[in-house]
Amino acid sequence: MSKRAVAAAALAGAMIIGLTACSSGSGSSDGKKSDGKLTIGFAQVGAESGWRTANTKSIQDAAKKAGVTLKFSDAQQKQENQIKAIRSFIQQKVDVIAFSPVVESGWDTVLKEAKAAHIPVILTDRAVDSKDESLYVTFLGSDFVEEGKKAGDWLVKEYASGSGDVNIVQLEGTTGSAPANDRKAGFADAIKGDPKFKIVASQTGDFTRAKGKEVMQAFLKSQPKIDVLYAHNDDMALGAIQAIEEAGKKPGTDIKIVSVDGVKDAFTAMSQGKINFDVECNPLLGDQLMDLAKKVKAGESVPRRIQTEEGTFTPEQATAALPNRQY
Ligand code: GYE
Repeated sequence: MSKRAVAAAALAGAMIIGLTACSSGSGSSDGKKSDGKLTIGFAQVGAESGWRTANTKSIQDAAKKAGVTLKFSDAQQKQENQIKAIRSFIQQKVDVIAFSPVVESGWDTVLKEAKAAHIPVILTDRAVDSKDESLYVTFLGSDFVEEGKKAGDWLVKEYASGSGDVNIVQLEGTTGSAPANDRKAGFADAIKGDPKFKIVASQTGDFTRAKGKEVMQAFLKSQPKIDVLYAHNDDMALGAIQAIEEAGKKPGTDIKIVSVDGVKDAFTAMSQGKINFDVECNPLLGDQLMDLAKKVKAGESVPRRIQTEEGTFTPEQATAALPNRQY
């Protein structure tokens, strides 16, 4: 190591120690708590889906188990609410800020404020598209492009022998969110090799059942022939199933359905033959998040990217997994 590199490393070390000292939470004159407990401010997306409910519960349970003080805020799927929550966490001088960004862009200003206050930021579940990598310490979550690809790969196999057009409608997640962008891209990439796959309509259902149903009703009216529904999450697929049934069609048979998440309600629908394939996305990130926050506070280095491990489910596998499914 050159002298300069040693000096730089020493400086970086001092900065980490400085950051730790700043966020130790032991002082009381600055308005911080004095019980020495780690305080995390968590800005959640909302309560839009079964996945999200499981994710929130996992984070709250894990905080309790780890003896962490959790300040929890629900943004009701609005970026402005998340920005407000982050600002309030900065004001309250929490030790670590964690959040799941509702959309990918528009975070630099508030994240710079956190950085200026020496509060480390951990991204969970969804990523930001900022070019400034110093604005967060790590990102814990799934590979959404890969999830979309798995959904598309299944479709390609399912229709391997046919030659006629396969008309697909797509229910997209929240516009501008990482899972909507990436699941769309991964799926498109997987099916692009065969022109028989045609996405005839694609619209956001905002990751909710109500919107999924509403948009599927519109698709059923406007599209003369729908072979497949690709939903970016299970809740939209479950809403769409209602629309399909109300239109007198059989979900899973007349219209094949491929979805993402792997929540219990979707597994029940799969056991009834209404969803044909589900790509898993793991919401149980709580324990890993607490562990990371403790390490970050202690000044230990953590990986920049931690990816969750996930599988896929056929109806048979979903039926077998149903009795033990946690969420
Ligand atoms: O798939 C969906 C939820 O960000 C991975 O958000 C998450 C997604 C999940 O509303 O159900």
